[in-house]
Amino acid sequence: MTLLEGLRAAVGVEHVLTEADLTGSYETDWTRRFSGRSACVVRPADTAQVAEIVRLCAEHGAPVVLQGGNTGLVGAGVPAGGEVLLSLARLTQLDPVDLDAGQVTVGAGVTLAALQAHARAAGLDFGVDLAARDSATVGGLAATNAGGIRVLRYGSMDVQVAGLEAVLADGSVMTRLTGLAKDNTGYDLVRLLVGSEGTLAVITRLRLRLVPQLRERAVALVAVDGVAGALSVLRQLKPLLPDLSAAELFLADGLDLVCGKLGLSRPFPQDHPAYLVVECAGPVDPTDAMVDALSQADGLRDATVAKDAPTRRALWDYREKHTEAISLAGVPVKLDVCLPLGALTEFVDGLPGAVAAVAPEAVVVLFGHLNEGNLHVNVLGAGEAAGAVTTVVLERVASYAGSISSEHGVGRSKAAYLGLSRSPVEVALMRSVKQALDPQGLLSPGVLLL
Ligand code: 2HG
Ligand code: ZN
Repeated sequence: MTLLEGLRAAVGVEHVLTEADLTGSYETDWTRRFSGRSACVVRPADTAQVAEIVRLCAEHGAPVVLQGGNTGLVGAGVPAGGEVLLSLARLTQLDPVDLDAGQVTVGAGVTLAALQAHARAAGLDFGVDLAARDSATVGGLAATNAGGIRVLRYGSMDVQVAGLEAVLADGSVMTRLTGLAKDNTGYDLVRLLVGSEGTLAVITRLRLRLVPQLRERAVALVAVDGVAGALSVLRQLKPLLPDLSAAELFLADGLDLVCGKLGLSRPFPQDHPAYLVVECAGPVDPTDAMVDALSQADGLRDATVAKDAPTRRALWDYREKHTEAISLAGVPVKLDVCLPLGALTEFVDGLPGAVAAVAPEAVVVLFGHLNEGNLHVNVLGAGEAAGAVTTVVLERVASYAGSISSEHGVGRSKAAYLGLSRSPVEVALMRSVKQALDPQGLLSPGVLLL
């Protein structure tokens, strides 16, 4: 039996796609920067089908690339050329919420929005949230250890994952879904797979921790004089606002782009160098506390506090629409980096000059998750200098002891730069882990480890 025949037998003919008009949307990533033809797209419905697909690929020595909602930004979810593209999007099982444990077991293909709705219907919520919530799947979020806009309060995906089920490279299945609160029985194999970017195993189900649903929210947009000003305001607000759940940064040119491309009205009568979206959430309305805290803080050039849900959405849009507005302007070089907070201002101040030295025409748009020092460096118009821009930015990050990937992963786009954030000893150890779990090197070749 050929591989294609085996795959058809495993999942049904209609779930093995080979025609370019059917496979096309799976083969190009969201940014349009990464693209490659697959041998075929396979769409299993459950763990048993995934196991059979992976077993067949191992038998035929066929490389596999894994994809959830195809919202990844580092090229990890699309083929380089010729791989079997394994889409986990049909693994959409939602088990009932376990109210005693405050946990739920879900399929890897469940979207973040569907998980949030499911948890909220049971009076709970999910701790991770991000702009791609309608398409991003929880399997992909776990595979990349995604962060998003509420890391300040709840941490990244690694904190939410209490257990998982995964198909290993030979087709065997590891099921660890009990979600026990305390379990010291050796190596943490669940945590090993979180953030492994599809290079070690195929995550098929997840046991996720849920958080209390906080129905009362307050959102403010604050104008400040720059990154140092934003950090100072955040430092002052934190002790005053125990309900703080987000602190998101963007700059004047990002606001111009969002308003220009998407027709949003400007938030303040005057322009300012930098802006901070802050959100509090709690069981009682945090609006008064937010207003009080803002009135006590120094360094505000202007501020507005939303009075109702549509206005809260509108203030969030200035920040959350950055990715869309940038994509409307062109295909950017996307660099998701993390800096020690003490180095953030100097890093940002020097960045335009450093980029201009290798790409004089390029435009840098910066925004991100301020509390974590996580900046999204988007460079438009780099053209032929895209590689040089990547090198100059990531070397600059490394020179400040930052990380070249904060929450999007290393993927294909930064695999050649891993040594900037990981020592030779660590990279060698990562290679041994990869060799142990995927000796044929069939899972996501070219992703993370070259
Ligand atoms: C966000 O924080 C996402 O909005 C996307 O991580 C970042 O588009 C980007 O660079
Ligand atoms: Zn982000």
